[in-house]
Amino acid sequence: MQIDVVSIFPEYLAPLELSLIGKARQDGLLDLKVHDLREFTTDRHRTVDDTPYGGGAGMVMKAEPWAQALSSIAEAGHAGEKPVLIVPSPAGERFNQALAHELAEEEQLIFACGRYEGIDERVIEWAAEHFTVRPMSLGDYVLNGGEVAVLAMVEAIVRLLPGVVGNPESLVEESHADGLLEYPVYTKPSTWRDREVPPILLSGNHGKIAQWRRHEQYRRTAARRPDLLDGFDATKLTRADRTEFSDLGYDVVDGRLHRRPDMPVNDQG
Ligand code: JA8
Repeated sequence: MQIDVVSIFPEYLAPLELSLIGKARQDGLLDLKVHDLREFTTDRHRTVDDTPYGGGAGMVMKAEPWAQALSSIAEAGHAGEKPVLIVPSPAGERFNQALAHELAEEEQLIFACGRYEGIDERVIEWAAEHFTVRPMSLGDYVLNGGEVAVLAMVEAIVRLLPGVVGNPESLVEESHADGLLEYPVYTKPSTWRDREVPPILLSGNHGKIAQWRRHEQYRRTAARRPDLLDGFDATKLTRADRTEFSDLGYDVVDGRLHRRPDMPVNDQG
């Protein structure tokens, strides 16, 4: 996979040289380049921003340096399908694990890190002729620029590339792989500051352990992220699974979970 990141603060992307991502680069699984937007300016002051038309606070990123940078990167890239251009923005589509899997299938990803009040909208319109443009948000909060969002998205995507994460089982077992939050984990000692590890985990009964972990996932998800249960496939639940969901205030109707009204809120997740 080829990843290009464009930023006026390329040093912010230094963590991409480290650990997991740096290893993927050394192993030849990833070709990652960070580009300084100012290298694509032509004026003496290397200007990347200007005042907004229509007035208002702050500055807007000028169109031409972005067009020059993106054209240069597209020409250097492979001539296959259109590269995907990811534009971090609080106004973007919410990035999630399913999108990370989808983007991990692409040949080339380009990340455009905006700063100030954002990038001149005409860049986004023009880019749609040459790239598959995906404005993306990590969540409902505002950062000073796209760089930190890119660090998170690149890590989420690169660790899914074949050969990057050592044990592929840890990919299927992890949080969100089945649309639920992860179960709690414990390690030695079995008693720590008067707190015991749940005894079922010491029982050696692997069927009971798997069920206990699944039920902990249900409890946590119902307490912390009930929104995730809206899309949960309840067609393959065991009797014990249904009973657990019933205790949490959910009934199964047509293979979907439905929260019973008048049920006290589960805050024990
Ligand atoms: C921002 Br400016 C700017 C550019 C991208 C992003 S992504 C996010 N949450 N905030 C701000």
